[in-house]
Formats: sequence, structure tokens, C-alpha cells
Amino acid sequence: MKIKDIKILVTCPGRNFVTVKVVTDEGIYGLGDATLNGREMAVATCLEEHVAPCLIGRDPQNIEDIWQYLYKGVYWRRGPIGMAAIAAIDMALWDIKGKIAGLPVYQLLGGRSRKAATLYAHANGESIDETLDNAAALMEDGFKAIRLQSAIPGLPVTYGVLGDKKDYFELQGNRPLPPEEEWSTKKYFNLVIELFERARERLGDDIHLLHDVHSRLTPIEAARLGKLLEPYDLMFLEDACIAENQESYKLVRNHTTTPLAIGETYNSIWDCKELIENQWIDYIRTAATHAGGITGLRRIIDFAGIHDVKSAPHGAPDLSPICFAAHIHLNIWAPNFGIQEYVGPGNEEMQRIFKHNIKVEDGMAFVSDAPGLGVEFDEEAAAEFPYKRSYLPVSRLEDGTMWHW
Ligand code: GCO
Ligand code: MG
Repeated sequence: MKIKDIKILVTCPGRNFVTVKVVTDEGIYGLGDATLNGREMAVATCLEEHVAPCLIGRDPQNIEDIWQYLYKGVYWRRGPIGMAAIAAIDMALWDIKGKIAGLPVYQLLGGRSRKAATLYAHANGESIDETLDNAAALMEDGFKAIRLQSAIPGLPVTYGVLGDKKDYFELQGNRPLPPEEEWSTKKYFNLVIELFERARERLGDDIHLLHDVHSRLTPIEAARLGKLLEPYDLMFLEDACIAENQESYKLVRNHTTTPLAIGETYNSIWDCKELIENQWIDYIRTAATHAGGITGLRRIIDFAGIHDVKSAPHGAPDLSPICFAAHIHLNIWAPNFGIQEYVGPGNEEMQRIFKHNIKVEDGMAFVSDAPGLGVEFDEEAAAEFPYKRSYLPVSRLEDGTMWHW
């Protein structure tokens, strides 16, 4: 079997998605997700100009060799763009292998460790009351774990809380440039402690609660937040501070028993090796799309497992359903699976383009038994929604200083 063609398909059904289709000479094809929010065309070009030409004529069954060829064989290892390109090819090759074998990908990984993958949903709001109303509704729908985020009083906008804007294109107006948002750690601390205090009063003690700081704190502030949140028993506190110095997490860890999660922006095991081997974190959040595909993420999950760190793959709306499917296969297999982030099935246009039959019931995702990843991509529907440039916001302190994402 040989790779005959590699198509790079960019579509924007409300958000940009980069999809790779690897076509073989025997008619079987595989799909992969290469979406890198705000830098989509860099990955698409990398695939088109640099990666795809090297793969035509190779045997798609040699997943590991192709992964190593694209990783070790390139002078410029790692990095989000290169690793997203490798990831998409890798997912497509696993999809092809599953189709050849007539087996779903989780069977190729080693089979089932659980009946379904527990999900955490998002409750956001312009006020604490609105956030908790949304959380109560999600509990009614059967979710057993919910991430709470609420607008920070005194700041014009809060990341992740869109207010009256319907999506983030609207937030950027007709001039797609990164929106600039203000950040105040002082104002945030006041809000976040009250949010969790009131959440436990209203939602009770049985529901798992989570929170994402989006890396806005310094290590000592993160340590203090973890400590102040201890009475509210979070499942995890995510991205409490940046870990470019991985040892920063030693400081946070030594001050709090609140479980810590990080990793959605990481693209290889090297970004989190010390965090994991020193057991400074509890959950690793790397995504298949951003960490070298199923092969890359499986390696991280196995390494995490021997250090008592669980997996909690990133599941934001900017990862396509192909990545979601890859995660569900990995989650069903991984002995050390923790939880999967989940933001719903996407809008109608997205559901027309990406078709799969992963069932979500009672706050859990049930894997599909279709061969491969079990996702179909409608190229004609995708072509109706061309790429639209767009950015994530940037963050500045109130005095104008550029701040962390
Ligand atoms: C999450 C993430 C998202 C990201 C987004 C950026 O935990 O879901 O932090 O909120 O901001 O994926 O591309
Ligand atoms: Mg996050």
C-alpha cells in the first residue's frame, strides 16, 4: 500500500479548522486534525510545501517510522507548527490502519480500560449567578464535572466569557486583529474565591469542579490561589502559571494540595518531562493535535502513568471533531485516563462537515466501533465555508504591560 495523495483542507464553519486527508493507492483514506488556533495557515503551508511531498509513495502502515522521519529527520525539531503537522499525518495513518484491520483505533492501542470517558463541561457567565445557573443546568443534563469561569468585576472583558457577542469573530469586528484584554490579579482573586465558595453552597459537594487560570498568575500567586481554593475541593486547577521554568511548579506544589493540571500548549514530552517525573502536577492536558498525534500523545500518557499523573486532554472548540475522536480512543484505552474536556458537538455547520457517532450521555463519551477513528469529512460542505483570519486575544495589565496568555 502506498500514499497516493495528501489533501490539506481548511474550512471555517464558525471557526477555522485544518484537516488532512491521506489517500492511498488502494482507495482507503485517513483523516487528521492540524488546527493551530490563530496560526492555521502556517501549519497548512508546512504540510503542503514541506511534509506532504516527502510522504507520497511511502507505505502508510509504517506509522512509527513516518513519525520518526518527520520528527528526527528534520533539523528543526518540535515547535507547535511542525508538531501539529506531524500530528495530523499521524492521526490519518492510525485511521488508515484501523480501516485496513477493520478495527476501531482503541483496539489497536490495546483495547478497553473503561466503558466510557468521563467529560467535564464548561459553565461560564457574566456574573457568578449566571455561571452557577449554567452549571446547575449542566448537572441536570448529567454532567458530573464542570469547569467554572466567571467575568471579573471591574475589568471590561474576561477571556472565555463572550457576553453579548455570539462568537469570537464578532469580538474582533471586521478588522481581524488580536483583541486586547486587561488583566488584574487583585480583581481576579476577589472573584474566584467567591465563585467557588458560592458554587459549593449552591451545587453541593458531589459535583467535581474545575477552573482554568489561563496562566495569568506568577508562581507564588498560583501557590496562594491553590491554597485558598483548598476548602472547595477542586478536581484540578488548570494553567495556574506558566511552566517555561518547569521547576516553578515545585513551588506551587509545595504550598497546596489542590491538584494541578497543565499542558494544552505543549507539543512534546520534553515540555513536561520534569513536571511529570517530579510529580509536580496531577493531570497532563496535552492534545493529540498539538503533541504529535496519537503516537506522540500515547507516549506522554504512558510516561505520565508511571509517575501517577493522569491524562486530561484539551477539548476546546478550536480542536476539530477528528481530534476529539482521537482523544476518545486514547481515553478508552489509557489506564491512567483522568477526564476529557468537552464543549458540546459544535454548531450545525460543523456537524454537517464532520460526521461521527460518538455518543455523549450522562456526562460521558462512548467511543464509536467504526473502523479507524470513525469520523467522516464532507469536503463539499467544508468548501462552503472558506478560511477567515482570526486571532486569540492578548492580555495586558491595567497599566499597559503585556501579560501572559
Ligand atoms: C481550555 C483552553 C481554551 C483555550 C483555547 C485557545 O482549557 O479549553 O484554555 O480556553 O484558550 O483552546 O486556543
Ligand atoms: Mg485551558
